[in-house]
Amino acid sequence: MAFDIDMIRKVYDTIPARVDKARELVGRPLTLSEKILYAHLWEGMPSKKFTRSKDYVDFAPDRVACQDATAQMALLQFMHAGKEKVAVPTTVHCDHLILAKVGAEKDLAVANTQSKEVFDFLSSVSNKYGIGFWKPGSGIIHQIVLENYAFPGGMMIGTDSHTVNAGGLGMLAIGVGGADAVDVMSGMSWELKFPKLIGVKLTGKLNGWTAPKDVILKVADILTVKGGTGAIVEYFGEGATSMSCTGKGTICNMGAEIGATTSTFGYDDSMRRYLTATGRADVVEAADKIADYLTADAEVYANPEHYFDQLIEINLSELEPYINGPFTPDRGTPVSKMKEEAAKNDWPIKVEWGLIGSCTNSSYEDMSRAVSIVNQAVELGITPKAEFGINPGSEQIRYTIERDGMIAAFEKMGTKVFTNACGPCIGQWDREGADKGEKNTIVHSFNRNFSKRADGNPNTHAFVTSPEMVAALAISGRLDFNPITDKLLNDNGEEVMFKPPFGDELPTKGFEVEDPGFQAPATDGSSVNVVVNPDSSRLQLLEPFQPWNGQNITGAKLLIKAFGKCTTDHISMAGPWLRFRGHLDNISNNMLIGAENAFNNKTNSVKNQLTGEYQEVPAVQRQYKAAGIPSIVVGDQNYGEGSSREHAAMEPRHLGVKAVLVKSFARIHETNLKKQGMLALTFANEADYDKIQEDDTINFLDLTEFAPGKQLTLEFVHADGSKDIIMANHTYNDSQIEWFKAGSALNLIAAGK
Ligand code: MIC
Ligand code: SF4
Repeated sequence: MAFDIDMIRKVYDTIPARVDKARELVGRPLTLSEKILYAHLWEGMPSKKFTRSKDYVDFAPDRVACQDATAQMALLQFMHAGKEKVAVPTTVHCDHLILAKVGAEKDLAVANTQSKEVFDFLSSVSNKYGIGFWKPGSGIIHQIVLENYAFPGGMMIGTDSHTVNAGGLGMLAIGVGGADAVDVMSGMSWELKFPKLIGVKLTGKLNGWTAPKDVILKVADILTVKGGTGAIVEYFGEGATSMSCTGKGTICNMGAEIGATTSTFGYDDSMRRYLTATGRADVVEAADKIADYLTADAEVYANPEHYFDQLIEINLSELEPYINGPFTPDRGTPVSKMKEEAAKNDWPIKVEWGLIGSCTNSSYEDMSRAVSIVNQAVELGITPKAEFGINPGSEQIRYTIERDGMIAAFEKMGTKVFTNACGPCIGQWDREGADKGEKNTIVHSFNRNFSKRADGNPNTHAFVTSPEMVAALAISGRLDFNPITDKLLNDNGEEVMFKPPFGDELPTKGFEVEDPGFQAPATDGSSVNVVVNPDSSRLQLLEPFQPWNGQNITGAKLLIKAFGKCTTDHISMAGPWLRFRGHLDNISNNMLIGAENAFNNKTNSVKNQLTGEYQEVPAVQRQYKAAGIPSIVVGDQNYGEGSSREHAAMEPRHLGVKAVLVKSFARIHETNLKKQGMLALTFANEADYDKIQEDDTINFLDLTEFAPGKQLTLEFVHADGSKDIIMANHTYNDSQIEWFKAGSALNLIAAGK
């Protein structure tokens, strides 16, 4: 039986009437995305039509998921909300805080000792407030959600940008910051600007070496890391229905990399098969009763150009495998062009590591297709030229692939089998020699490849590709190896060639697992005590942020003008810093240390305007704070791209930064800043970015008139006394302005407003 099946049935009971009403209000056939949105309005039955990209709408998500690295802050905030229990089904997953070093067994034991305090905290808070807890080693949040909780037509939010993975099962699943999750866990509505819709029509059929991963690598190449901002991507067409459910998950997962709010697919047979294989025939039975409501109206897919804001068509029969990177997931190179591109750009050809896993690609199908390449290498007598590591997505996958001989096949090739967890994907990788900083290439099946992400080495060129391509490239040891056309030399010096990969979509003998690693919460948690040691370096209870004093901010210093890509990895680095995710003051020591200072092109070196010296960003900001001087941060395009981590907003808030003024924001980060009571502003005129100088002092001239739709005026006073007036746009609505005034959204919840 599926978890929370009663909740799912209740949702299904309400969908038909709400969707019918929405269709009547909108006055035309509906896309799947619109159906799910209108079926999840906070008000229940729809009463008006919303305008895409304009109206802020209150929604009622069906469930919430949090992972350990973000759950700490989310739950610390939830503890302030004064509730006895979470209002909607919620789960916490321990997956980010496990370092990959020697292999699963030892690594997990080390994590359980080193992060005991944090895991104990998460487990006891979960127990107290009715939250399902998935222990370290149980698997990666998004894989577990897909295996256990996702359901067609549902809506969920999660404190991780790859929550979108659940779109593979026809959900609208959206990544948010912890403060948004706290709203929903507290029984409040969740707000989102009604998204625009991008349709992706998949014609033809995947074949040979191409995999679902290539679809999204291609889409990322087309749309870039910004192209999906404010949009839901809806996939359809014969190419969509002919692919596996977990493959759909892969595609939706990496929708985060194009900034999309989420991605989804209509309910189909692949979902029925997957739900049944994962023990949820009851969900299939319930979904089948309203199947028409769980996909778009037929007219939409027949004439998509009338219903989507943008339409992309990809013919899967012609699609080639892609290898995206380095340093950004939207730089796509089809395998046939890699020789040329790699040579032109001087990318290291030798592949040092191949890594398979992450929430993106760790399904049974992924593993079996990769293993089919590994098995061929053994048969052909090829010793792999690169090192190999895998992270199974869940204990259920690991157990099943072990039973089916796949782990043994990987191990025959010297593969390290790491814990069922994020591992190298989030920089939890103790890679030997990474500290030498050598230029090198790795290939992986993950979703992100920002500089330093996997191993902390800025010179590691990480390329994203499908698991079967990772296997082929790692075995050949060359980035420019094209398995479709190229031969390899085996250990006897003979020329050999790989056949295309093949694998089972689902285990023919069914999934199996002994201990999935789940801990159900106490029915009555009121007597459960949550302890946080005041001397802890890992956890710190939160102090509410101060409300706005009602005055214009004046005399603010420019802390940093960040140049170019500034993702949440640059603002609040992961890897070794993950251990401070529950301690705001300690983690604030990583604030913006990865951002490039536009004035000297260095990272973590900004001018301290009090002394004229160049110092580390957090150190300078702490001095401003101590002196009672406000500051602002200036940034470039798509600032805060990447993850949902709200530390990237809470750290500047905690250290006294008042505003972040950029050319454009990534959605989740912008909301996170608003929630924490910061000013998230964009240049009305992007070229004004160039007017900002290193010694600037900033005065807000009309913050006292802060109102929706009204620009703010900022005066930048330069060192020579000259001034520039810069106009800033913002997207705050009335209630978001209240968050700013109260000091944070949480302050309002805690005050019962
Ligand atoms: C990531 O992939 O960067 C993370 C770690 O999963 C993040 C969440 C986080 O910062 O903890 C994400 O994608 O949201
Ligand atoms: Fe974990 Fe990587 Fe997935 Fe983020 S992207 S949840 S770090 S596996």
